[in-house]
Amino acid sequence: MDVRNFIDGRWLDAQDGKRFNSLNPADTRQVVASAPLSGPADVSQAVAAARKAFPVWKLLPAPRRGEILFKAGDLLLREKARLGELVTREMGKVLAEGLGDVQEAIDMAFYMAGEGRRMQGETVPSELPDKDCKSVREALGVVGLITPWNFPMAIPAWKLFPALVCGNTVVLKPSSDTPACAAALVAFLEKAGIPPGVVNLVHGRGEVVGEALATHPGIDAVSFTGSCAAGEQLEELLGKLHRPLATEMGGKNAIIIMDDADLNLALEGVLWGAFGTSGQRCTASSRLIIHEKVYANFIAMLGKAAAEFRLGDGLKQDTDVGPIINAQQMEKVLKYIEIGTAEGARLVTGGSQVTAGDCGFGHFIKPTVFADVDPSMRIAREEIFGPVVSVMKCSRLKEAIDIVNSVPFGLSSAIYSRDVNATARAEKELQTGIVYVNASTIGAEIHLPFGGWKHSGSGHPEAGGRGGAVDFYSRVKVIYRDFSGRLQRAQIDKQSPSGILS
Ligand code: UN1
Repeated sequence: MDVRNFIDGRWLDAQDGKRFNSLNPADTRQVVASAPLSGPADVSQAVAAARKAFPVWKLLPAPRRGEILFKAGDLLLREKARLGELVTREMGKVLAEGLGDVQEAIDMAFYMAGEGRRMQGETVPSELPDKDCKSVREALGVVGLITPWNFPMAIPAWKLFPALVCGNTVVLKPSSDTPACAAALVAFLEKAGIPPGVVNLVHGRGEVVGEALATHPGIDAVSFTGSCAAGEQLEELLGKLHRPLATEMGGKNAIIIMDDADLNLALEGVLWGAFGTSGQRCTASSRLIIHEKVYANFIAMLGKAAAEFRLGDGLKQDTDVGPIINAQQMEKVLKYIEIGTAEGARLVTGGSQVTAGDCGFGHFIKPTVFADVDPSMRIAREEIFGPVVSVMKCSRLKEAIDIVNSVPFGLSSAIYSRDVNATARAEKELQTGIVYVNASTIGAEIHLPFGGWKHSGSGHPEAGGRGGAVDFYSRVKVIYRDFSGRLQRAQIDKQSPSGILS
């Protein structure tokens, strides 16, 4: 399949005609899409189109902008089966998850369509008579969106839809591993009637297109989801430009399992959180902190269940775990497995690549469990982004919470316990943007803010409305309207009650 850039309402090749391919990670002999290998000139063209479209788009009433998103959501819903398959072919996650990825985009379209009729500001009383005070939200301008491959429909939708309903025009630079998914999403916005120039799409490499986009003088704000290394580089570059930047960069999410937990329920949660999407989620459960009384038993249950998982092409019905996105990521995960072994952690199951049979042409790593991990080890502190879970022991809740909080990341955490006081204590003390009780660390819903604390992100959450994405993609203007016809001085003029009444 050939995909193109989308600039000013037209599907275009890169100006210099270069192209690159995305491959099926379950079988890299299959080319999924060929896409333009764009450069800074394509970025400039897209930014110029977005600048030109901005003044008109921002004046369209927000409920009308929302209607276009509603239409896009409706069209996506009708094509969900086809799009879910595309996600699985290009990104590798199993089909149920591919469909979930599309559903997350649909949910966001409908939610943000409604946001067009909310977008609340505040109206508050003035301290002076004959004066109104209110706050309203306005668009930022042209926003650059840089998105990863692990949720190739959902994350672009998380950024596009709130940015658009707030009245911004956008240039999207999706991951070069998943250009077809991004192009499909943008095509639905086109079908829904988005005016030319409001949404622009430029494919290519992050180091070239991502950087040119983020630093382009015509860009007013940037939203980035991806690796810590790339996010930190953007923070440095954009700090100097005083340009608003939202980053979602990573996690080292932990599940605490207390001695009174329902262990079967916890096991399901761990398997889903650690090995779903092959562990390639920012929210993946990559640490387990287990109470000493159930430690050995739970590790035995986990080791057995993880070893039974079937790896393969996510389109096949009996596949439990799909591939790793590309060779480079696979090398990174294998390197961490080596590091864990060298650090003295005990390998319970997995720990290697799978090359036999159907897996021979893809990037597959067995679900891997390391036990007896010390919280100071690198496999307990650094993001691996693969199907590897590091298990640690604790003797009480306070110790478990301290271990969770001891890493620089703070995206998601979970606790399994039947003790309501213990879970309430954990809710209060876990330093993560998302806390789950008796559920895994993955599976956030789109109408609540999604964002990491500490080094996981910039503190501008995605998703949600006010308090979430809408806050980042709009800025607040405060309006004081004085209709007294005289000079009134705030903080200084104080009328007595009788003065007002007379
Ligand atoms: C991500 O991994 O970057 O909460 C996003 C979840 C999904 C989104 C994950 N809804 O796991």
